[in-house]
Amino acid sequence: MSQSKTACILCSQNCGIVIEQDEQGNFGKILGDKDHPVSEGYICQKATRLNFYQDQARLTSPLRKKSDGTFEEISWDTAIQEIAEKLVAIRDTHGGKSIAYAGGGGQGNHLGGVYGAMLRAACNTPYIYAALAQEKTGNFWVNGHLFGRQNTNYCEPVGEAEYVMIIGANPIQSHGLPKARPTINEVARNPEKTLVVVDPRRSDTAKKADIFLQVKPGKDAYLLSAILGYIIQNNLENQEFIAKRTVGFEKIKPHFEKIPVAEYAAISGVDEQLIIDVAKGISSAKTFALRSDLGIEQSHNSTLNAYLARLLFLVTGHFGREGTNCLHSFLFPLIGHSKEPEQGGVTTQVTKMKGIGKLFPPNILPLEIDTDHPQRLRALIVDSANPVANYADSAAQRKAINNLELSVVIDVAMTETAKEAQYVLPAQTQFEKMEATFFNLEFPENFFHLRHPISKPLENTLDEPEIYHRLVTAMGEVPASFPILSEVAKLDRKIPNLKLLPAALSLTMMFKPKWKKYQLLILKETLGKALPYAYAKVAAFIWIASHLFVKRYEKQIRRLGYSQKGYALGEALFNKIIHSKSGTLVSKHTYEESWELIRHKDKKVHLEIPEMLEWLDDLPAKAKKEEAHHKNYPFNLLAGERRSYNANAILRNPAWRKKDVSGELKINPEDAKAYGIENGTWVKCISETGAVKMKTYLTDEVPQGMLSMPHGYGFDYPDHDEDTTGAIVNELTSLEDCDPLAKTPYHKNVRVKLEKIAVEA
Ligand SMILES: Nc1nc2c(c(=O)[nH]1)N[C@H]1C(S)=C(S)[C@@H](COP(=O)(O)OP(=O)(O)OC[C@H]3O[C@@H](n4cnc5c(=O)[nH]c(N)nc54)[C@H](O)[C@@H]3O)O[C@H]1N2
Ligand SMILES: Nc1nc2c(c(=O)[nH]1)N[C@H]1C(S)=C(S)[C@@H](COP(=O)(O)OP(=O)(O)OC[C@H]3O[C@@H](n4cnc5c(=O)[nH]c(N)nc54)[C@H](O)[C@@H]3O)O[C@H]1N2
Ligand code: SF4
Ligand SMILES: [Mo]
Repeated sequence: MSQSKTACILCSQNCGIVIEQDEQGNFGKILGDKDHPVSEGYICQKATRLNFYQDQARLTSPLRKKSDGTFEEISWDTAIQEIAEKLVAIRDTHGGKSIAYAGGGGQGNHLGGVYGAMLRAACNTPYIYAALAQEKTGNFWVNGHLFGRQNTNYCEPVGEAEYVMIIGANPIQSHGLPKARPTINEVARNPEKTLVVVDPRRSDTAKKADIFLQVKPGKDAYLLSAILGYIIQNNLENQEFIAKRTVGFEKIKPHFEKIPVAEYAAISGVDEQLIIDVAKGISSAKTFALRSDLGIEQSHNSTLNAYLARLLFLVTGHFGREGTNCLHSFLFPLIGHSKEPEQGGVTTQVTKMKGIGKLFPPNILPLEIDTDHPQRLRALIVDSANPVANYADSAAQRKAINNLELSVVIDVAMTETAKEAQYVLPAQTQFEKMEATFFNLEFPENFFHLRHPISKPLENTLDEPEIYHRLVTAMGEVPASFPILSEVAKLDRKIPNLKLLPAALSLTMMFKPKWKKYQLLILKETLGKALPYAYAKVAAFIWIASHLFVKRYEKQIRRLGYSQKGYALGEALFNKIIHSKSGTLVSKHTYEESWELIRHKDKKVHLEIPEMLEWLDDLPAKAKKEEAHHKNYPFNLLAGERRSYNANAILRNPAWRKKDVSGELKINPEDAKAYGIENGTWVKCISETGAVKMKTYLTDEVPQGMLSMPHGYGFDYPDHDEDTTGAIVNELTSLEDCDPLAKTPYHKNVRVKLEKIAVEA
């Protein structure tokens, strides 16, 4: 038995783990890695069964679809050559904007996405469709206005604050913060601390709350503006903080002065007195931290919710101090910043949607493909994503993929999306190659974990960076190797202080400006080959990232104990990252320094966002419209609950689940009675888009009128049928039911009706 260090790949926490392996490499016991700088030995039940990821039914060869719809195995050379030729033909005939890319990384693997950007450069396309654009883009857009750039992000130090609000998130199941369970339990038990949970459902986190605000589904904007209205109408805002740290308060104030608190409390379904208690609680607390997630993002008024939630800590002065939300550093940015279209920002060709954080939303993807518009999307490369299962409206996604001139899926398994594609390319699993995520969202100390491979790659599979390198080479954009630069890189590793590599690189780019956009790929093939581990090629870009990081955060890196300065510090940081199998800290800020992370020149928070204030003023009119909606669909379905045994679409084998094998539909016992439904009754759940079959589970955890089903179920798997795989959640969701600004879907507010399925005697 040997022990290997890596990380769990099932959620954004990426807890450090230690896996026992026998001589053949089979996974044995999986434990938390005490040396991981953030998770410190913590894991949840999902990680202990990661052998079901490593040992799943895999793709074993590149595949090409035949005219009869079945796949045939082809060689890598054929696959790369044919895909490259088709991409070039489509690009040169219709322009790069007729090509799009979807995914680029899941919960554990973001290194492939770095090189996916090189393929996009070769295709000359700005379009990345990604899951983040069906949850977080409203947040990014609001952050852009408040803090100056869409790629500013704040940490959520739930364990450090005296007063905590968790809204639209269920960390006991979904995590989303380090060591979520002990952290929440501590806040709940500590008599000095107050835990407020806002959820329509008595979730596992809500059960622990000191104050549970059981909001009506989709009515958070009323609740949040009622709290803010009360604060501002009673002068409970923090005037000193507002004067010192923000601009624009006078512009937003009148909009909140006129909020009818009692009326909005009634619409939200929450008792007015509780709203007043919470308003006073937040204002008078020494420290307050907020944690929010899908419950307010994939829900009515999504982008407005993001704005109001942030105002809650901003007008009360709980920001940029210990125990409050604070901006943090990024070794490598998870997203970018998109300009507004009026300032020259890119939009899509058919629906004219703008990018946010350089991402485009899954909800418009089929609309950009499935049309006779001359500038429609004609080619799609999907990597580490399963749009048919995970993007809104499975049927529309399926149909759109079939209408493409070229569709390629890069995955470890034959997914619902891969089945529809023309080419399917087999990737190595995340334990077979070097990997990392850019979910490094901590403050004051931030970290990075470059994971080393622990399993031998399955024969005939490749890592994504290699796939992209081969494609870009076959498209004629760069040569397959760079002999002179490679020699320089080798020498540079021996005597880094001479800075030979930076000099050689800039000289090369001077003579070959066309290669500039492929710099990271070139580094992989040169510096990458000179690194101490053969598999570390893919990590070569971290060398540049480390040096850039030093330019911005020299003081904060040296605070960790490094003695080097300048260039030598960049080298030291890079070496530390490469060799730290449990991950390592990369920066340590003081709280005051978090204010330097604001990207507005005046280093202040800009509170006024005219589009949001207009939306806020419009809420009363919207409330009436929402009431009238869908009389025929009496239930609000939470379409995609995080539970003990789901993990997006990463784990396909149902045998992974220790319980809730079929992904039951939760229903309130009173509603069940009215329908003659018992525990385990099979029902058909029907929306305007589609219908699925599920088994029911009676629980008063959901209020009357609300149903809840998990996502991450319903995948085809050898030797399993519907009874044990459950239903695909997005058969029920729709493209149109989404936020007007960010196009984030209302997955938590899907209108449905139920029918009992007659069982034959
Ligand atoms: N209705 C509804 N839909 C939802 C949600 C919901 O709550 N409700 N939640 C949404 C959210 S928040 C998210 S983040 C998305 C996620 O949706 P997606 O972006 O589709 O991501 P994942 O399900 O994480 O992963 C997808 C694929 O990565 C593959 N994979 C795993 N490891 C590797 C690897 O090393 N290389 C490659 N190439 N592939 C690999 C897996 O086999 C899987 O097919 O789904 C969302 N969809
Ligand atoms: N077990 C497990 N954990 C996961 C994942 C997984 O697949 N499985 N996926 C990971 C990913 S990609 C993500 S993005 C996170 C998401 O993590 P969360 O957002 O925490 O998870 P959800 O269960 O989708 O929704 C959170 C809560 O929102 C509530 N909610 C529903 N409607 C509303 C509403 O209208 N208002 C409010 N205030 N609340 C509402 C639900 O009842 C639920 O308790 O989880 C991550 N962690
Ligand atoms: S699922 Fe998330 S919280 Fe659980 S062990 Fe994995 S990374 Fe950690
Ligand atoms: Mo997510």
